[in-house]
Amino acid sequence: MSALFTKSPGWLDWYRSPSTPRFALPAGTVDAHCHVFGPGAEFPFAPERRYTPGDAGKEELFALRDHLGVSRNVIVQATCHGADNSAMVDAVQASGGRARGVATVRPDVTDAELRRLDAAGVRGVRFNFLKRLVSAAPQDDLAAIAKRIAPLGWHVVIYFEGDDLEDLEGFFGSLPTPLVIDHMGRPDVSKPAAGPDFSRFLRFVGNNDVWVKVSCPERLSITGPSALDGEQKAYTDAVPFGRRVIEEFPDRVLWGTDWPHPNLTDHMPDDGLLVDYIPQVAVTTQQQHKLLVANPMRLYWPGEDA
Ligand code: 0GY
Repeated sequence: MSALFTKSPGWLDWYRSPSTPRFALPAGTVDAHCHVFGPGAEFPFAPERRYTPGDAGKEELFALRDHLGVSRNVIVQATCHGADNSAMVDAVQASGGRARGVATVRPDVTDAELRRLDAAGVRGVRFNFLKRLVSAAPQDDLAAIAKRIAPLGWHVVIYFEGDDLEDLEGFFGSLPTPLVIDHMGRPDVSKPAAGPDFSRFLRFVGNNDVWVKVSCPERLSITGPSALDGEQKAYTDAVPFGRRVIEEFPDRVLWGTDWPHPNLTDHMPDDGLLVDYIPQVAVTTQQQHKLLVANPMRLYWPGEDA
């Protein structure tokens, strides 16, 4: 914890001693959604941030990577760092080629800065539509950014709530890059996965150049974790949603831990349990390999062997 910053009230610290997963991740697994926070003394949090996290730096991320049996990370810029990508870029550069980054940029970003980020290992920008995380998401600005990054071969990562898809899908469909959707578009898991809302989401996925992160069961779940036993039953209410996306779009799904799990105040997941959750949604070896290795390698390390 940095002396400069005080964590937001109720902020839960991540699991310092995650369990050792029982599910052995395939060689070359990519954690395609994680963050670094600070440390604040070295990489100050942004003045416009909506929360102040505890420090969670690159050394801790790399230690978790090795503990879980992950090979590579995609480090996604979190809103607490605003458009100052220094902490994320520092972590990507320190990874020795084992991490890529997703940045936040403002419309006035220079071409030289985009080139610098690209050389550092950034492959996308993130547009965040959650009102509790950002004060505004002006579509003209975002469209201008997407146009600027398209020639670099980057994509746009979008984070929105399930209920907002209807209003946003026209805008999303107009963007000139591939899209990567965080946390399955945050469905309401108290509704059926086969129901109209999630079907609408999957139609959107099917009709566009879209990848989906099958991530954050802990954020979506209402039933919460139960210790995994022989029947494997953690976060069961999120399972049908993950399964449906993977079954329908096996070549366009990604997985990530979301470490260090910002803004969780009731329940902090055991990252080992999050790994053990994977075979509940990706039920065959082939699905698991696509989700964890082949798909993220194609998007973030094209042409490289896992
Ligand atoms: C996530 C989820 C959250 C936060 C952020 O950038 C962020 O601050 O993404 C959230 O609060 O739901 O993906 O880490």
